[in-house]
Amino acid sequence: MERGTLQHVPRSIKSSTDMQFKDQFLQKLKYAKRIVFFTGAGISAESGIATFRGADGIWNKMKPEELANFDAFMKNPDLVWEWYQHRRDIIHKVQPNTGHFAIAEFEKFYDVTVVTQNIDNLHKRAGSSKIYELHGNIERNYCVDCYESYNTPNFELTNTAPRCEKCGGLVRPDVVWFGEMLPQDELESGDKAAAWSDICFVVGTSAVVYPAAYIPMSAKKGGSYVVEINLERTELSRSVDYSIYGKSGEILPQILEQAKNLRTDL
Ligand code: BV8
Ligand code: ZN
Repeated sequence: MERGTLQHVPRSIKSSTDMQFKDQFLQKLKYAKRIVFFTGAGISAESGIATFRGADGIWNKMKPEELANFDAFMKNPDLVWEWYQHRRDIIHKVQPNTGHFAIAEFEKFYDVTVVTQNIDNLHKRAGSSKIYELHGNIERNYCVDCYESYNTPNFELTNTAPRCEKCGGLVRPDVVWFGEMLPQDELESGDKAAAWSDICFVVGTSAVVYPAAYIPMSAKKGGSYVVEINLERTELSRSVDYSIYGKSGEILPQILEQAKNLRTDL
């Protein structure tokens, strides 16, 4: 077992309070004030949205460079637009899962900040109120020339790349592509929240995409107790305080149950 991190592989989860967590974590949970949830594609997997890497990851079928970048879009706008339209169609058919809803409910007991790499809008739909979207949001679009916004639901989505009504420029998804800067205010606010947090949950991310993957390191540097929730070990596992292996949609509601009991004793 890796020194410094206690791993917890829960038995098959039956009831809502079936899992035992280590005391040090429960103590942190009892007295924490500020909690950050740093999330990646894994938290949306149980909603039916494919992740990027790992077994059924969408990047396996294509390279990010092929579609998730500006040059690819300018070279073949309809192909890239169609790929995002396909992902939007999927997102519109699914619901947030128990993991998203548990994070929203944590707000009843803590000062919660969600810092997400996801563009699927599911944290918002689940009711979280303080969200920093590091890689944008697939429901928003803008003109590459005049930056006019074209956001759903009022903007009629088409299968080919739409043109700006104001200037005729190409309309693109408001997501951060490879080689593009992240929205600085979101990144700085997310980084600050992590550095000031008492607990930073790192949920469903392979932690390989930068600069987003610096967020848990800022939390660690700021003295936060970093808890990783994932199906498997990641790049981050060696530097977190606690790894809990399993599905976030099952683990997060159980941690919430524990928090409710601990906080009512306060
Ligand atoms: C930039 C939006 C430079 C589009 C995405 C160091 C510093 C800075 C940059 C770099 C750097 N090193 C390399 C770079 C370049 C690059 C990068 O990081 N490359 C990586 C691949 C090596 N970074 C960039 O290009 C960034 N831009 O830095 O620009 C710059 C600087 C100045 C001026 C100009 C430019 C931009 C990166 C953003 C790219 N956009 N997406 C879209 O979605 O189409 S990235 C994409 O990856 C998604 O946003 C996704 O969220 C993100 C991270 O992936 P994960 O969320 O972690 O998902 P993944 O599938 O990998 O993992 C899922 C995990 O969940 C797994 O661990 C799995 O086990 C787990 N899981 C699955 N099911 C469950 C589960 N866990 C729990 N429960 C379950 N049920
Ligand atoms: Zn325009």
